[in-house]
Amino acid sequence: MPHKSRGQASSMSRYNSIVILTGAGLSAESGLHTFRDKDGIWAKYDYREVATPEGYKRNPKLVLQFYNERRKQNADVQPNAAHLALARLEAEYPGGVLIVTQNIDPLHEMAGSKKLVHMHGEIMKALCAACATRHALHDDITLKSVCPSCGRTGVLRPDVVWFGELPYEMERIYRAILGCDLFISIGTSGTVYPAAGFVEEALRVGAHTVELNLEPSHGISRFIDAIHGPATEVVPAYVE
Ligand code: BJW
Repeated sequence: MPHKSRGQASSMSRYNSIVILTGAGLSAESGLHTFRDKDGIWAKYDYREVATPEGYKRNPKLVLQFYNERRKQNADVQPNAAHLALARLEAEYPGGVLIVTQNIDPLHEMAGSKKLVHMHGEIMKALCAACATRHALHDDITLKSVCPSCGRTGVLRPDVVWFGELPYEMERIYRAILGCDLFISIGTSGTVYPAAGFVEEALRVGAHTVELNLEPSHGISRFIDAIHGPATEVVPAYVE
């Protein structure tokens, strides 16, 4: 049973504009690992080696292998009840709903979500370091991969945002947060900025703020309401 630690699930109909921030915990019940849980990705890999531009420069082969393997895991997963509930919310809600995901997996779009920002990129795409175009990926990226746009060899990298890089679509995200009256954070530990700071911005404009997570996150004190439990239980229960 989901545990309501504070407040009550409010009736959604009173809000005009909703921003939903999602993180790795949302996809955990689809079979994808989170980062900072006990069996998380950072327990097996040093983030400095695989998720920074410096690590990539030092050992591009290792980083490409890390993401090629994770891409294969992502190809076999399905959206869960929480992704599906969020897609239904967007389709049926009379107000605006924007999902801002930190996840690089394709599960929101597979569930049917349309208004979606992948602020940390997409694992199913490659980014050309030379001409900055982004391409759907059908094969592994190797050091010999050729960019379909500029034709150069060895310039493709995973289209993911590493530590020290600027996340995607920050202007659109802040505009949406500054205009929202409900901010919901789902399945994220609240440790990685700038996403971890979004709740402050939402509070600043008077929005109601809600955390739906397995356990209290680092940012818990900044949420007006919190419901703790597995995403497949607490998300459908809150949004439907
Ligand atoms: C469940 C569940 C279930 C489990 N149901 N819940 C201060 C201010 C600003 C920036 C910094 C700062 N200090 C340092 C920085 C820089 C840095 C940063 O934040 N470092 C921190 C570690 C301190 N940030 C950056 O470098 C970012 N860029 C940047 O700041 O640019 C400058 C700038 C930006 C904007 C304006 C101005 C300047 C870039 C960050 C890039 C992060 N990249 C990664 C890797 C992506 C590729 C990949 O996947 O490999 O993104 S790191 C990793 O962490 C990944 C995630 O998206 C991100 C967040 O993780 P998430 O989703 O929260 O997962 P977990 O594992 O941490 O938490 C899971 C949660 O789910 C837990 O709470 C569980 O309990 C819960 N859960 N099962 C519900 N079934």
